[in-house]
Amino acid sequence: MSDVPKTHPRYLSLTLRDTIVAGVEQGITSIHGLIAHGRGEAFDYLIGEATQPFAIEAIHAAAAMLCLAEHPVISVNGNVAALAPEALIQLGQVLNAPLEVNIFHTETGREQKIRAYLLKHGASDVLMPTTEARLSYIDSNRKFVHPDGIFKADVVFVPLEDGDRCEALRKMGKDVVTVDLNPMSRTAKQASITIVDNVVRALPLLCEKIRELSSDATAQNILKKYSNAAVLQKALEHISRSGNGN
Ligand code: PTJ
Repeated sequence: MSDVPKTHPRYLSLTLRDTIVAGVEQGITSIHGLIAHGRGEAFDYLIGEATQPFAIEAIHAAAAMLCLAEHPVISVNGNVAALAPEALIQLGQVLNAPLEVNIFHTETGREQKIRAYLLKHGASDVLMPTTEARLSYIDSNRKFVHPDGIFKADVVFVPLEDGDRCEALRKMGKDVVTVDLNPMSRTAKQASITIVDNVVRALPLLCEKIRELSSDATAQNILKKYSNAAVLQKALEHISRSGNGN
């Protein structure tokens, strides 16, 4: 870990850098994950490094959609595994949903290392990609899924995604909930619900909201009123004002 003093105004952001670097060193995060993280950091800076109202609105809707799902699944890549293993496990527990490793950049042994890392942090089981079940409309390594996990899911939670799989999942009739700091990304636009926030801040709030949801009727009501396009527009408007001192 670097020696960033706790008094540094951007301490948390700099600590997250250490976490993602440690992820690469442990063989969990792809080296490309550092670039993705940097892209996220830039957008986080623009949104004010805080959870904004448009993210809260999406978190409410995401909680509703995940609670109403018959077979929700949490997809885990190398970045989110390194940044928020405990929160991912907690989300799996509150939803009673499996975690499934699914990575874009193929590297020998990385999927196994992510699984072992999640188990070490307390996950009871972690599904792995297989060659038995494949997603349609996609050619990358992300097509390999578990037959009882992403393949069967009606709602997939896919934080920090690259756009291709989100599109494929949607084409297959599945709903996608994502967390992406870039409201202009293909994933952000194609997902059913996009939480424009840092995954590290959004995940605990999502778990809290799921615990608070009182009934299916409340969840259905929240979803009925939700527009992802409107939320993305609010995020863009916020960013365009950010020159005024976020
Ligand atoms: O482990 P792998 O091989 O599956 O690779 C994972 C990455 C993230 C490297 C891969 O999916 C990738 O290349 O993603 P992209 O296309 O760079 O997209 C990542 C998106 O996540 C970008 O829009 C970033 O702005 C956003 N992002 C980065 N860090 C965070 C984030 N969003 C929320 N929280 C973050 N901490």
